[in-house]
Amino acid sequence: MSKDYKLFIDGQWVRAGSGKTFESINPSTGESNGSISEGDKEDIDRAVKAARKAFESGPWRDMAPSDRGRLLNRAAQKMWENADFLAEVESSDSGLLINETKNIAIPGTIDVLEFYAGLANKVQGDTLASPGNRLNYTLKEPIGVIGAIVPWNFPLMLTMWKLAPALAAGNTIVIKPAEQTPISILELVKLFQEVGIPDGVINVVPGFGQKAGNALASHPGVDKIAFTGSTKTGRLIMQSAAQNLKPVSLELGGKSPNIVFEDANLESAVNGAMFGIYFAQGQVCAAGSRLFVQDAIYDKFMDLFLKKVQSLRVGSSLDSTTQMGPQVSEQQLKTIERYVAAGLDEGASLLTGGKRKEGAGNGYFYTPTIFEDVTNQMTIAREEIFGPVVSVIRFRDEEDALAKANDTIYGLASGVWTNDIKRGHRMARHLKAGTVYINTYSMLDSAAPFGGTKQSGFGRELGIQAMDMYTQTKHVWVDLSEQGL
Ligand code: TXE
Repeated sequence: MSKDYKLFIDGQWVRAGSGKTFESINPSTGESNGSISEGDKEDIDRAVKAARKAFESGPWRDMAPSDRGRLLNRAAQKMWENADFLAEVESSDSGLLINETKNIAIPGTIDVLEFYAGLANKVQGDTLASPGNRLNYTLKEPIGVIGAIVPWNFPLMLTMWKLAPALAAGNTIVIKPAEQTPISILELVKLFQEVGIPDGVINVVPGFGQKAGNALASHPGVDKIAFTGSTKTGRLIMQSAAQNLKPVSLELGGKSPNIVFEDANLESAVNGAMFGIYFAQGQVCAAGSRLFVQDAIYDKFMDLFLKKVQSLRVGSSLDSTTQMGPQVSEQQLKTIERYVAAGLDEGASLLTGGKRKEGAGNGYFYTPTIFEDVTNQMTIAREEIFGPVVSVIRFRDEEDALAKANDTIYGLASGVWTNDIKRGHRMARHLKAGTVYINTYSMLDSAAPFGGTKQSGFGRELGIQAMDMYTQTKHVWVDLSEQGL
């Protein structure tokens, strides 16, 4: 049933100043999930002012850290109680499979919140080595107002990666959800509101990137911007933030190599290759979209891979028997079509897929696609497609695999399939990526830092490390001598 959603500013549900609304579409059906108030510059300004007031007046920042952690844990508890509902909302809005939201995305998101709730009272500075008549120490303080701009592929999870550490450290936040998927985030803040997070600490302003997103990134009242999205938009955000010299963290695109050596366990490597590219329909920043297969096992591997890929059931995200859901939007489908055409033009061989799924109503369904005879120079091996399209590239030996894998502007993730422990670790040293998976792929852990190198961005989300992105260090120098200066 379609609902109306407003903006959430200063603890109130309010209409956008312009009175405009937009529809959030269910990608499995092409129908509206809800009508959303469309925030723009003026609404972002209201939200930033509310977040500033909440930060400076201190009900959150000055709360005992243990109490802050306790409130966040209560919000996590609320999320567990509403986990099935959140999974359904997330699946209808984003097209993620219901099995995946229920078993992976929602539990994983709550785990992140619990992880940072536990860190709220473990923020600590240092006492520095100093002469006896001097005391030097550091305070780790919250930064202030955080602007979070999030994408549509894992709306709740990628919001939580920012929201949880920001709040645990005592900051306040303004969240700009992606225009395709605002609903789960609006439902999430209702739960935070119910447990008594003070007004103005969390604000959510749905809207479009060039208006609301740009207004947030360039607002002088925002102290830090945290962004997940495309490399192109990341560049614009950095330029906007530069106007006010605000720090940014950017988690951007990728063209991650997934490398299968001849000594790998074949069955697991095939499963890993499938999960690497077809999980979430390939709409994963860390997707293993370049699949490198060693010459010696190429035919055997490809036979099994093709068989399994052709048996994938594509369908509605809310059907629990579906194995691959819809792309998020018609626009994403068109992007995929453009890349598939480029692959064919440039001489890659289409092994399977390469078209929309027929008879799928108004949903945005594409068939799982494999290109082989791909060279690393082709567009489909260089640019992020963000769809269920894998480019298979052959390699000779370890040196060849490394050279090809690292020959990309991106550096987010990478996978290595081998039973040779030394080779696995050697590859991990030399692959230029923020994460290396050995004999697995696309796994996440709240304690494990995640982020990119090269044009995949910078900064690390998750892990204890992320707390550094939401705190700043103050140095205090105390002269203890009787005579003073
Ligand atoms: O992303 P955008 P889009 C990649 C993927 C995909 C492509 C395009 O390759 O095909 O990006 O997707 C907001 N100032 N990824 O266009 O534009 C926007 O409203 C401020 C990879 O949807 O990056 C949304 O909230 N904000 C990725 C967010 O940025 C702006 C996940 C992401 O949108 C803005 C998503 C602007 N000028 C897409 N323009 C990943 N790393 O996981 C847009 N936005």
